[in-house]
Amino acid sequence: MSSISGLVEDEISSFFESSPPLKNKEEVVAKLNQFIELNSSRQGEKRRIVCVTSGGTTVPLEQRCVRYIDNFSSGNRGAASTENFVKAGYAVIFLYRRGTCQPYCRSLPDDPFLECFEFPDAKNIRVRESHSEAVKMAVMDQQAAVGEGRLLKLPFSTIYEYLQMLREMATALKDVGPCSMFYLAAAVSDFYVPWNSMTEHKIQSGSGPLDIRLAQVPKMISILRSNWAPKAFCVSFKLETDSKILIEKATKALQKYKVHAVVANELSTRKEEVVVVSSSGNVVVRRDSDKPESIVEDNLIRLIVDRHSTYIKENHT
Ligand code: PAZ
Repeated sequence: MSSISGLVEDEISSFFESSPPLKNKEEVVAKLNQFIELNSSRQGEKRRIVCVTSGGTTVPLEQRCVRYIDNFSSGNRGAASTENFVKAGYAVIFLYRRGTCQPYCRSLPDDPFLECFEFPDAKNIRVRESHSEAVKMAVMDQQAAVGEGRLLKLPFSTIYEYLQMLREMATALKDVGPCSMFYLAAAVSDFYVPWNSMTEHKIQSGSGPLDIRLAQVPKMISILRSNWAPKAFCVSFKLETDSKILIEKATKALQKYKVHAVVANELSTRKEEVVVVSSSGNVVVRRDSDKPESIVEDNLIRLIVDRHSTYIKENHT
């Protein structure tokens, strides 16, 4: 378990104290507790629970937000990983950025949703023949996962919402101990405009060029590891565009935050390969290039699940 300095703890506290409160906090906490309760009390079996974070956080520039800073993340990694975790028997809390890629939707056609349907007559609506298989599979898989109580989806948009929800989630999962996992694939903003120094109304363009000072977002992984959910298995991600510094940065993150693995990926090749950096060495994970349907998450989640199993065996009391 890692310990954090008083300074970092102060920065984290002041981030939360100055954040606009989560609007639907009670509802989020109730859903989380119900989901965890359901999956922790299966007869004879304690289901593993993973929190998958997905997509990018926004940084509002005005309190009544008109403009915000965003990032590239599509949510594809988180959605594909979620499907694989469900397949591996996990219950998944999918903390995702509104509007980004959803589990079971990857195989749907790119056409706008409404173009998947047709009207044979005024009373009926049906899925177009060309899309029927993909739509059927997506609906069945999604409804099975939700119906069996194995998928809970919680949306966020801003950095404020994301970090407050992550804290709620980690606190709620604390008692699940080693059977819980954090798989932190979201692209979280490193910089933000503190709420109390943010203008309330829309920034006016009449006063010329805009200077904005961005503060650094405190790194929450340290407090997640030390206080919020110290017994959970924790996998973080490191993205770089310069492959020369990627592994070095991932190794530093592994040591600094004392997570169990860091998945290192480079922007342009992230769908082809990742490197899992951990204390037992670095493993390159690729998609099976001879199988067109194969995605890197198939092999990645197999490896992560394996590591989690070992962790549970070593830490179960
Ligand atoms: O969301 P996506 O599939 O487009 O990309 C996935 C990813 C690159 C955001 C993820 O694999 C990742 O590295 N997340 C952490 C990014 C970081 O803050 O370093």
